This record gives sequence, C-alpha cells and structure tokens, in this order.
Amino acid sequence: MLVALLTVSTAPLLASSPTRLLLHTADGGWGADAMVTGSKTLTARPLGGGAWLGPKDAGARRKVYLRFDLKNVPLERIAAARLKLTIAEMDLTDAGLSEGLGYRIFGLNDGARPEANGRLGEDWPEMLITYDNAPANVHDERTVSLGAGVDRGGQARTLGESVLQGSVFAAGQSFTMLDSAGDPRLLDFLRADTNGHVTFIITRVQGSSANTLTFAARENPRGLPAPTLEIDLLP
Ligand SMILES: [Ca+2]
Ligand SMILES: [Ca+2]
Repeated sequence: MLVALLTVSTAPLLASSPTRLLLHTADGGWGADAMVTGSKTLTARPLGGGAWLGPKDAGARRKVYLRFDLKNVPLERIAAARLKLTIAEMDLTDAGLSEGLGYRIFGLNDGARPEANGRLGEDWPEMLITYDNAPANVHDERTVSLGAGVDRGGQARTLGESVLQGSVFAAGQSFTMLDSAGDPRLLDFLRADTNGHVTFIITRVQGSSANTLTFAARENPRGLPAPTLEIDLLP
C-alpha cells in the first residue's frame, strides 16, 4: 500500500523534470576546441592543442572554434540550451572591468563542406585548423562569413551576443556565453543539425588590446571544465 502511494505522489514530479545533458568539447567523437589567430606570422599555425582559448579583437584577430558531438541527443526533445565557458585567466583594465567585454557567437552551417586544399568544413580536424583554413572565416576579427552557404568551408549564422562583466567574474569561474531563454536562434540551430555535430565560432567585439581574458580549452592542465553545451530535454 505504501509503495502504491509513493508511486502515485512522485510520478507527476518525475514526469515534469527535464533531463539535463552536459556535452563537452573534451567528449570523444566530434568534441573539439581550437583557437585561430590572424597575427601575421601565425595564420597558418594550428593552435588546437593549446591550453586556453582567447577570442580577441583590437587587431589581434583571434577567434575560437568549438565543436560538440550531438549524436546521442534527441534533437526533437531539446527544450533549452546554454553554452558555458570557464575563465582561465583574466587581466582587465579599469575600462574593461567597468564596461565589460563583448563577444559574438556564430553557428557554422550544418553540412558545411571543405574544399580541396582550401577551407576546412564542419569536420575540421582540431590539430589542423588555422586562421587560413578555418571554415567561414574572413579577415575581419569581429565577424565571419555570414549566409546560408555550405560549400568551400561554408558560412555561418549569428546566434547571439554576450557581454562579460569583468567586475563580477574571476579566473576559474564559469559563465553562460549563450542562452536559449527568450531567443530561438540557439535552439533552431541545434534542432537543424543533420550529422551529429555542431560548431560554434566566437569572436570578441569590444575591448582594447590591453584587456586579456582567456577561457579554458579541453587541454587546460588545471582541471578547469572544458567548454560545455548544457541541454535540457523534454521528458
Ligand atoms: Ca583543443
Ligand atoms: Ca552539423
């Protein structure tokens, strides 16, 4: 009798609780993270094995590519999603602290194809991607090639912007770079996936060169969380 009562009282609670999945760039399969840089002598150098990821404008032209494996995610059940990064190091000026640093997040088009001896596609190898061959990259540090294209490396769509308020964060802290709450773009992007993986591109759009802020890559040696895609599933 007691068992029956418990079953009746807990079933509705369980039914309404979403399941949360945590996907990391450190996961096997398609998981990967890499920085590329437009600094003159480094445009052809792969940096995918680095410990940190530091998007930067103000002439530095550093962009970050993150890929997550969606193979085991039931896309039709995604109710909410958040892209989370953990700060590895920060060294901000007074202006950077008070105004914060702005970032733009893009989603590489599903099915973006590589070109022979040219741009990589959605399956970019983590240890080979560079500023010169990165999919949808353009020589503009704050943006990427925008559009619906999937050939010759493909193009990307804007998923959102985020301002990180340096005054309320510290090294080692995680924060949400992108949140589906109130904005359908992230969910639309995830649900449109057809091949089990998605790539995000992050650029910095605000902040002088004196402001340094980096995020932990999956290779970071201090045990900080790798870039994470948090997904809530409908029951
Ligand atoms: Ca990496
Ligand atoms: Ca895809």
